[in-house]
Amino acid sequence: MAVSDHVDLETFMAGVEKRNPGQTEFIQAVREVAQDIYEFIDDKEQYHAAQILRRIAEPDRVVSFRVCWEDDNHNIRVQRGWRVQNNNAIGPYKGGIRFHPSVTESVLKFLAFEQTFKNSLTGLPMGGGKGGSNFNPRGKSDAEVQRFCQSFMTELYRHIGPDTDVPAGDIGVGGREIGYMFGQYKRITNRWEGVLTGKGMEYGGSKMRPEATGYGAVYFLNNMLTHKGLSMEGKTAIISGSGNVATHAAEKIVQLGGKVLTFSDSSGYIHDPDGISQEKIDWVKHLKTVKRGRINEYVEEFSGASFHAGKRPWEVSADFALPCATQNELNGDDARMLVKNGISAVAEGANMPTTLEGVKVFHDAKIMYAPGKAANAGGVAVSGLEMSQNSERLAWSDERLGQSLTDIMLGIHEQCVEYGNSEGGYVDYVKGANIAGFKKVADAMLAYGVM
Ligand code: NDP
Ligand code: 2IT
Repeated sequence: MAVSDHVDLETFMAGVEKRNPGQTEFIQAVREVAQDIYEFIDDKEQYHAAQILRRIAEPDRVVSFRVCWEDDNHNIRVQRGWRVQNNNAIGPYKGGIRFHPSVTESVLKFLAFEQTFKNSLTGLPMGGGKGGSNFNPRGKSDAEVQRFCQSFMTELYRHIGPDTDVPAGDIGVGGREIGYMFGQYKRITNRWEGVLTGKGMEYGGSKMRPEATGYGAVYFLNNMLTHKGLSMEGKTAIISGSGNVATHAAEKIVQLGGKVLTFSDSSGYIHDPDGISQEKIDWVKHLKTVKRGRINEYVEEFSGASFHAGKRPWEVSADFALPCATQNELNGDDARMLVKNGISAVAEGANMPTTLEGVKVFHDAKIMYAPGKAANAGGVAVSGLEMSQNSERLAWSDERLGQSLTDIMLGIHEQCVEYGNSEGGYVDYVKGANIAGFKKVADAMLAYGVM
């Protein structure tokens, strides 16, 4: 065997930092995974010798392109688009597209890296990718969004395909945007194929896909509770965000007998001490996806609720916290406040919403804490099932998809317990998810040899 480059964690991370200058989100995501993987592979020379972690932390490719479009006032606008294809060892690249002004190459590289482990955990054959643009859909007309999406796909189409790379939605990309992009792909290629997931029900979309991420996150939370002999009934939850993931997480908590107290967006959060009922959730869904309004409008509609401008909901006391908006929205101070207020479990609907310091606070306090790559995997899992349905030219029933989602989330929980169980019965879900997600991808890479 060749002499392996058996460097320690800090030397490895110094290399990551040197090769990715200024890419703070990407470096953060790699560190969070690397600290667990280093422990796991300590006595497994084959992974060191083949440089597996070093290779997973280097995207297969990053495609960057210009996206030009014309706004309603006939100004020519120039945006940047990317597709990060991180790893396709176990299946075609798979992961969402994000349209938000905060999108950078670093953000998409962190998301594609995380997606690689998440997709592995689902048990389905999907590699990891992510794409997006710094385009801001807020305040744009439908016609402007359509022109942007068509221009974006006019470049992206050459890099994707149903057996190559299958994008989906994420922040700022929902049913409307997927429709415009799928239509443009079909028009350019003259092929109707399952190249995107999250499609409309009329044209090859899957039942349960809109609900899957939020529902799955709550199933995962419920699995953690059941593992400890606890239940959701009568408990309170604070949720950040008010988009796809947040509203469907709220819906499932209400169905399981819990009470949801908050929603937020980038302008602040609303607190409804009476609880956000299904009727109120439906109102928020309409506000966000049809009216495209702001969450502060909630307090004009429902008396008893208050709006807290510029703040996040973590100051409200509750049993559970579900960050469902964006990365790094829950820091060390927020985590300490949650612990002080007696939080018992945290399940991440968003990707990497908790900072490394926040994660440490939860672990030190032995809080049940489910990282995004485990808790929010239900969305991409049902995307994987949408790919299966498109391949066999069939549409499965709600019941079948609902059961599959439940089973997949249970399977992810079991893998986390297997690899994350530590002394005293405390489950380190971060470690469990990292190791279980890594092992399958790593073993596939070993099978292929050096490439
Ligand atoms: P949506 O676009 O539907 O909703 C995003 C929500 O988060 C909005 O309420 C938005 O508020 C808020 N938000 C976005 N950026 C920020 C920010 N910088 N600061 C504060 N609030 C912000 O997106 P999704 O619900 O789909 O995605 C939410 C999270 O879940 C993301 O982290 C995404 O990666 C993750 N995720 C999504 C999956 C999916 O299937 N959709 C699957 C797995 C994970 P505003 O309107 O003010 O921008
Ligand atoms: O972060 C994610 O897992 C998603 N945005 C969903 C990806 C997908 O391909 O459904």
